[in-house]
Amino acid sequence: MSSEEKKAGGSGESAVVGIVMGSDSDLGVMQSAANVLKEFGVAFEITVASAHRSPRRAAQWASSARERGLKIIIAGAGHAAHLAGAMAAHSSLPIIGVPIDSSCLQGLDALLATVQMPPGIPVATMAIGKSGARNAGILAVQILALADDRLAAQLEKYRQNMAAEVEQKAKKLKSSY
Ligand code: RP5
Repeated sequence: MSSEEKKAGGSGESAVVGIVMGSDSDLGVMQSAANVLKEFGVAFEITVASAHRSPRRAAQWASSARERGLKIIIAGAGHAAHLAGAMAAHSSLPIIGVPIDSSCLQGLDALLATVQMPPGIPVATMAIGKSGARNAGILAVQILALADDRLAAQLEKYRQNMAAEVEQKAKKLKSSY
């Protein structure tokens, strides 16, 4: 495994999620997915591969993902974003796509390119940008939690914390009026 395909989120555990992005300029967005996996203690690998600029690297990374032990791939790209689709073309693992707002069309181009997959080759497409990247991480955890009680319990706690934060915000707002 090369240095950019590092394992993270656990003490030497093998990666179960792969995060791939079209360019290192996407990292500011895709970091949100990595942060979630770190929060939940899920081991992941992270790299750059482009469906257009390095199609062989992208195909090789996707087609070897299952044998490397990955269970889910999160793919983020901008512009005519074919990366998530290319991952789906070369792997039958669940693919979560994150459209990135890096072009002058502010991600609408990437959204359509990522979401409009032909029947038979799905990509679970998230919202554009950082919110989508965060949700990609959470969705990956939810899929893994189907067979992992520790993660399922952590997800429950995560939701309770979110609900408590909303309660706090509502109280704060009420007290200021
Ligand atoms: C896409 O082109 C990448 O996913 C990135 O969002 C965008 C710009 O890439 P760079 O020119 O910054 O490398 O393929």
